[in-house]
Order: sequence, then C-alpha cells, then structure tokens
Amino acid sequence: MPAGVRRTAIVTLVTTLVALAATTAVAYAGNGGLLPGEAHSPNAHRIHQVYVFILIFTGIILVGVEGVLIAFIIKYRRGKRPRTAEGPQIHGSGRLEIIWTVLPVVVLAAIGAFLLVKLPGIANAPKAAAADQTTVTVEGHQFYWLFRYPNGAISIDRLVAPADQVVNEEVVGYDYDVNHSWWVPDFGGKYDAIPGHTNKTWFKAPAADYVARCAELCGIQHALMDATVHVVPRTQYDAFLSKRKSAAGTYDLGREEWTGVCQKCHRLGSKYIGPALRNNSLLAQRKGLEVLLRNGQGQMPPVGKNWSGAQIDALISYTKQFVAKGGS
Ligand code: HEC
Ligand SMILES: [Cu+2]
Repeated sequence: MPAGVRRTAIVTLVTTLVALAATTAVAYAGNGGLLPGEAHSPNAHRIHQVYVFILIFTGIILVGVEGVLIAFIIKYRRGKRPRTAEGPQIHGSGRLEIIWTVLPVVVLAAIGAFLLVKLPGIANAPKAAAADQTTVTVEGHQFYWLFRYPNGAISIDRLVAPADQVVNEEVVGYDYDVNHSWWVPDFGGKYDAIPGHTNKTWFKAPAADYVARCAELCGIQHALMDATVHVVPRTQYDAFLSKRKSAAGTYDLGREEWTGVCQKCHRLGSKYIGPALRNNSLLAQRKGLEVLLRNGQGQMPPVGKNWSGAQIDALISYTKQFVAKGGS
C-alpha cells in the first residue's frame, strides 16, 4: 500500500473509532443510557423487555457482521498482489447458504414470538374492578393539554391521577387544530392526538410526578407544550376532583387556563407572540372574550373553540383582576 493511502486509511479508522466512542459515551450518559429511560407502568416495563430482547440480537449481529467485515478486510487485503490479480471464483456453498437462511428465520421467529407474548400486556389494561378504574380524556390543543375527568372536572397541563390504579387515557385532537402527540416517557409510547380517531392507552403508576411532552412539532410554541402527570393516593385524587367542582376549583381552573393557555403566547406588560394584555378590557368581558376564544383572530388560534360556558366563566373569574376597575 502506498504511504499516502495507508495514512488516509489510518486517519479514517482512528476518526471513526473516536466518533463511535464519543457517541457511545454520550448515549450512556443521557437518561436511561442505551435503554429508553425508566419504566413506571406495567406496559412500559413490557416495552423495555421487548427493547432489551431485540437489543441482544441486534447487538450480536452488529458485532458479528462488523467483526467478520474487519477480519476479512485485514485477511484478504491486497498486500503485494498486483492490482489486476483476480480473486478465486467460488460458486455456491450448501452449508453456508443453509446457515444464513435458517439463522435469520430463527432470530425473527424468536423476536416475533416474544412480541406476541408481550403485546397484549402493552395494549390492554389489566382487568380491574370498575371502582378501581379511571378514564381520562386527553385533548391536544395549540399549545396546551386539557384533561377531562369522569365527574366532568377539567385541568390543564397537569393530569392528576390515582396511584397504583389503572388509568385509561383517551387521546383526542380536533380538526380545527393541528396534530399533537401525547408522550409520557415513563409510561411508554407516544399517542397521537388527531381528529377523527381516539387513541387509547393506560398506565398504572406509583405516586410521583412524571414529565409529559407533546412529541409532534405543532407550531410556534410547541416547545412549551409540556405537562405533568401528578400521581397521588386515591383519597387525594378524589379530593382534587370534588374541589374542581367547587367555586375555589373554578378559580384554580381559571388560573390554569391563563398560565397553561394564554401565557404560552401573552404577557401582561409586554408584547410576546401576541400583544400585552394588561388592562385589555376583553379579559373582563364575557361576550367579547368568548367570540375571540371560539374563533381566534389573526395569528391567535381558536384556543377555546370547544370550551363550555363554565370554562370561559372560569377564565374570566381569574383574568378580570388584570383589568383596572373603571379603566379602558
Ligand atoms: C398561540 C398563541 C396565542 C395563544 C395561546 C393565545 N393568544 Fe391571544 N393573541 C395571540 C395573537 C397573535 C394575538 C394578536 C391577534 C391579531 O393579530 O389580531 C392575540 C390577541 C389577543 C387579544 C387581543 C384582541 C384584541 O383585539 O384586543 C386578547 C384579549 C387575547 N389574545 C386573549 C387571549 C387569551 C385570554 C388567551 C388564553 C385563553 C389567549 N389570548 C391565547 C396569540 C395567542
Ligand atoms: Cu403539540
């Protein structure tokens, strides 16, 4: 090999190895390392098991194929043979052909069988008494998550849920909005919030706060479209539900609507995505505000198109404080 070519080969090899090592180190350092973060729900555990199972095969295949490739590159390098020398012409090898046909079939069958065993436990919630089941509707909107509970209570950007019980989620979106994707990494997969189809999933998690994200680039404030899943003991969950139906709960909802919906684009004192809102009389005007929220205006999406009258009342009960008495 001429010295120039050899130098290029060595530099390429070293650069590749350094890049590989650096990428592996970064992958190891972040979140769950090579694994997809932590699992805190039975379905997420099963997804992990499938992930690891497949990782073992793909790992062995990667090392095997790359190992043979490198070994062959070294063993069969040209060396001192002339450039024009022909290699030996080999036709067929019964044993090799059988091995490379049967082995992949066996590997794929093993992965397929393992998946079929695990899949029902990922898709379907375990059977539980009706009293121990909760179903929450998860609505994706620009740029907030809205949760509807069985008693009609509503919260925004913070899903409260009972600990260690099955919580069914029905993820929906609207045709006047864009697509979103509900993702709680600790609970496993991503579920599209799209119009015309309800995506169902579930979790059963110990008491803690879990991070949720919109996993679909959905517009200018997509990065702020995150939420918390606040899992608490059942008694606390029940207390939250009944409080939401009280006057104090209405005010709480109004505050969540302001911080979770309006503040994604508005500030009181300065222009942000939308205009500054302090002393904007609409914040205390039931009719005018309703028209704005249901229809949007210019660059402002119709963020409250499917809100009930009570939801709009809740917002005003909170935002009227930003309008000076007798002011503009
Ligand atoms: C996605 C960003 C976004 C969100 C979310 C948003 N707005 Fe707006 N808003 C805007 C923009 C942009 C405008 C300017 C609209 C225009 O061009 O006329 C605006 C305008 C307004 C105005 C001024 C209307 C006028 O003519 O004076 C009010 C009041 C308002 N928004 C209230 C709200 C409230 C209340 C919420 C929460 C429920 C909210 N907005 C949520 C972007 C947003
Ligand atoms: Cu989104």
